[in-house]
Amino acid sequence: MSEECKLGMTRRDLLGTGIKVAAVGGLAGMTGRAAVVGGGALAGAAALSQSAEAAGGADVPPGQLDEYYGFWSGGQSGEVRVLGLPSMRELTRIPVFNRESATGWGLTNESKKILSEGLTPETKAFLKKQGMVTYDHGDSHHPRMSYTDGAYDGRYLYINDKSNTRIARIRIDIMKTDKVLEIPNAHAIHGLRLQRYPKTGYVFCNSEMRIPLPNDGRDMKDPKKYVGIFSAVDGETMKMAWQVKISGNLDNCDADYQGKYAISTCYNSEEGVTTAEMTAAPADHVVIFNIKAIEEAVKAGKVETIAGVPVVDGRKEAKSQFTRYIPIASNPHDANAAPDGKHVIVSGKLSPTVYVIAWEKVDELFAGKIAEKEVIIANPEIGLGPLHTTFDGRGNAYTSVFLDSQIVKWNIEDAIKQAKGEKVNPIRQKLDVHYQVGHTNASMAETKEADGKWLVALCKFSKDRFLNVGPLKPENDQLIDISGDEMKLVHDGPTFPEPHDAIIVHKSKVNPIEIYKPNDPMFADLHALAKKDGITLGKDSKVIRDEKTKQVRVYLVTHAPTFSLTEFSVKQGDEVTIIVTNADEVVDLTHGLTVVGHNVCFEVGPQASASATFKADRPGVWYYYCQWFCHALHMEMQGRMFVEA
Ligand code: RUQ
Ligand code: CUA
Ligand code: CA
Repeated sequence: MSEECKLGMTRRDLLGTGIKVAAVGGLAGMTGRAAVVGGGALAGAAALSQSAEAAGGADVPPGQLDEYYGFWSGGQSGEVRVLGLPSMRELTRIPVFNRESATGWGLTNESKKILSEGLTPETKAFLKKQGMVTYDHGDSHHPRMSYTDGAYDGRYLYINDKSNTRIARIRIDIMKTDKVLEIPNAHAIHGLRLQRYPKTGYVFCNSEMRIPLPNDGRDMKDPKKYVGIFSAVDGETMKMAWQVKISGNLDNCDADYQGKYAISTCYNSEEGVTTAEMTAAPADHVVIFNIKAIEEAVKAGKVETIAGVPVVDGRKEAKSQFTRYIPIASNPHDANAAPDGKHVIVSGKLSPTVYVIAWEKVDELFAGKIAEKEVIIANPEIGLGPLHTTFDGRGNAYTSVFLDSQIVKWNIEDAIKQAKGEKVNPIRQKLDVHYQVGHTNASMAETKEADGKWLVALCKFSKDRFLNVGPLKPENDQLIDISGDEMKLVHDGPTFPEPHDAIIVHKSKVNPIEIYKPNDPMFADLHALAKKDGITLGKDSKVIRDEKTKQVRVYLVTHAPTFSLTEFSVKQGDEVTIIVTNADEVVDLTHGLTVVGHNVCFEVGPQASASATFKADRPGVWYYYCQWFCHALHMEMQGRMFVEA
């Protein structure tokens, strides 16, 4: 038993019988490793510790840290969630495409700027007519961490927004979104994966829908004239690098470990607009993009420029060196590059099989030495509705099978042997999950450091697994121990809609800071504003009013438990900007500013600055207060704004 456990137990024992239940609960939280219950002193504790043991070490005792970070897409909630694994404890949420009440994401001037500056001029104009500066929602699917040489480098996390055709970048050092970019010429960004080598590099994103180009009212009733688009964004500058016109549509994508190719699946080679049309053909395809050929064309200026983006023509009929189309049975879903650097697996969805494609065959294909279908070196039968595949770094693949509600473990080399006619069965195990699994991902599986310890199965339905919460049920994110020969289900994790996808990253790769740097680029605009007003941000408090423009700037500094100004006055009709700097240099000492009745509420972390602007149009006394519990006198951390009629 660990020292903390012993101490905890003793203290609780001293507290008497009423607390015994809590003590048992605490013991149950200890793993098989830690929970050797001395002398059977507590009835029931042994049974509980056994169940913890059965959980295969998934329980992380109170006070202990997890070994992995999980970055979860928040799906329709538009956010990213950060979990600790294997405990599956939710650690934080990162607002991205959504509005967020606690942090003021979408309410502060700084976040509004991030959410709006990357939109196209057309979108900005459209939103302005709605009285908006940006969209209020997003549909995020695929969170991916930046790479250097096929390994996570802990710089950034990228994620798509299908609903408004955007991608976003999160800085891992502060776990905040710092860039949002709308992808021009595209419609509904779905698949998103990153260049792995030499580094990220490109963010590859798929336009799932096909549209007329430009989409300005022309050709609306003529879907044959619509265009599909594949995009590469420069992940460093978050500006468009180039685009490729393609035949069909694009679903998911991935990239190799050598920086040569990206690959996207297509379920609508029919170029239809109804379900019947999109499932009519017996086969669809995957497109493989030749990055070097595209870069050369862009460099040589052999491109069309559409909405400011260099675009090359990779459609089938163009017969270019930019793309190759590999036939795949009807409506495939994901393409997942194996950590061996040699293979990429395409999941069949409507076909009960997966396709093993060899990257070295792709070299031969572009060199004109082999035919398209020869890049497929195996096609094992997996189960009904294969969607996504992940890996353990030991040669095994794990495919989520939606209709059968299973994770199917199979061996890549055995599948290849079987395809060559050898009598081997590549299937290792089929494990039931609950229910209708979508994405699955294993620890570090999308890197050359795949370590085969944990796997998550993101189930779309939870049915009977949890207490009934009404018609809108949670999803069920299940944790599976894959470290041994057999997969073991160890945890059910209910989640709010709808984590489409997740990655599991070893904690050694993720190193956020504890306290903001006061000169962080996030606060650059505020430093500049303060300088113009002749003061130093974070040192001086001041109220500045311009009689002509009726603009007021209020600079507040916080020191727990006070605001530097406990009152200020403005005139009815003024446009007021309140700028708050948190001068406390203490870990976890976050303050906030809420102005009652004015739609102003935001978080200010230690050494951070943030601002919000509003029209003061309600004469009277309006309190502002710190909404973040920061001190024993946190309730008293308040002040008054006088709005003079
Ligand atoms: S897709 S359930 Cu949005 Cu990632 Cu496959
Ligand atoms: Cu500052 Cu509560
Ligand atoms: Ca199809």
